[in-house]
Amino acid sequence: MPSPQHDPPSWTRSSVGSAGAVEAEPTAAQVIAGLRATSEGGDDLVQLLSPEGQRVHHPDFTLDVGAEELKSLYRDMTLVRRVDREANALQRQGQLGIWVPLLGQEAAQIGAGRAMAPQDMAFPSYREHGIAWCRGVDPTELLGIFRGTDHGSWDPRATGLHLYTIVIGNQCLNAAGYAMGQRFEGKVGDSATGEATICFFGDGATSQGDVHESFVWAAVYDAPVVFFCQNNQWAVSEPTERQSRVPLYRRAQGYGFPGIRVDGNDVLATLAVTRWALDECRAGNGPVLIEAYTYRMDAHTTSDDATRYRLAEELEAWKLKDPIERLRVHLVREGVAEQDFFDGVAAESDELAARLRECCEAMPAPGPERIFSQVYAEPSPAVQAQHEELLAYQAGFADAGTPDGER
Ligand SMILES: Cc1ncc(C[n+]2csc(CCOP(=O)(O)OP(=O)(O)O)c2C)c(N)n1
Ligand SMILES: [Mg+2]
Repeated sequence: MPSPQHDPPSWTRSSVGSAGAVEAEPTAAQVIAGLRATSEGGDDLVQLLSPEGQRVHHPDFTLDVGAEELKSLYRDMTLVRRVDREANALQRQGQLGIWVPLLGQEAAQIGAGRAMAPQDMAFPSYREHGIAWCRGVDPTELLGIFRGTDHGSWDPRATGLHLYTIVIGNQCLNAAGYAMGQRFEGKVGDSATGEATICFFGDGATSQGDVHESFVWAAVYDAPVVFFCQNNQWAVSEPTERQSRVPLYRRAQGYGFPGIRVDGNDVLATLAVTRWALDECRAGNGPVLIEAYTYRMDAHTTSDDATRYRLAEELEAWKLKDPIERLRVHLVREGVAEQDFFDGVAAESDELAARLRECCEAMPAPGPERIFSQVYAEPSPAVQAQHEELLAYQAGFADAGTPDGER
């Protein structure tokens, strides 16, 4: 029985060697084919601002946005990019152990973060510095994690932002459970006053069992959760081709909830689509999957060298879709902002970078008691014994008198 629609497209066969074994390293052609395959359905991409900075009409998503809001979106994206670049430099100078760049994903994150209402809850992975910014977390708190002085210092209840999660996809289960709780407690039913959850994860995470399970649970309990996938085209060195044979947003159909692909380098489209999705969830019509189609313009982390596995031309092509430049051109083209506005944001950005550097260098190293003090809420004999063992071990060194907090 012929079933041509269900056969994999011909290019997928080229990724299988003659012996039938999948080749370890995708060729350049395969990577490009993969990008093409997972971008099928390009017509479904919601865009409100073209890469040339022109407003685009969309039949389903309109956004009534005034001059001040446009300028503040530009300001947020620019400041967050500066936080990112400064932190990257701090890592290179030995002040941070590692940094996870968000370069290129500013529109996806500021658009989504600004769509949230104060009562909503976000579950991030480890790259969500723009979401943290929108939830009012001071960027110095992010530096603490990557300097190793704490495990996340903000209050998730006060900020509506859970702590960063390194285990890929795990936060989706937490988010689904939290959203089920919102539903059980009767906090959904009104798009303005209800509560919703939004969960951030990557294209690579979509291959994790945790993500599948969270989709199932959220679907069957109508949980008010927006699954926000930033498809930045790469999971460390693995292209999206290695995660899916269909565009990621289409997976939602199999679980029975809406999936929508938005131009993640377009802050206006991301804001409009995420607002809609969160409103749906607060009203009780969740869950919703959003795939924000974007690009990771820097390496996976500062421990990674992206030139080892991806083509320079690919990056050059995405630079033309830079999310901040796109909005800047729009502001200039429409006469919304003059040079003094851009100069002001640049000056603010310099001040922020200087403050970050100063705070980072002044962060005290935690003493050895710190790793034991936050394991359990109540004292534990086992943890106490380990603490004493460490203290005894340290006391065996000649410079044992070095006070805690000194490196
Ligand atoms: C369960 C688990 N497996 C593997 C890793 C190692 N790892 C760290 S980041 C990453 C890739 C994630 O890619 P993606 O979901 O696309 O997110 P991105 O880093 O691109 O934002 C992997 C495999 C991990 N942290 N957790
Ligand atoms: Mg990715």
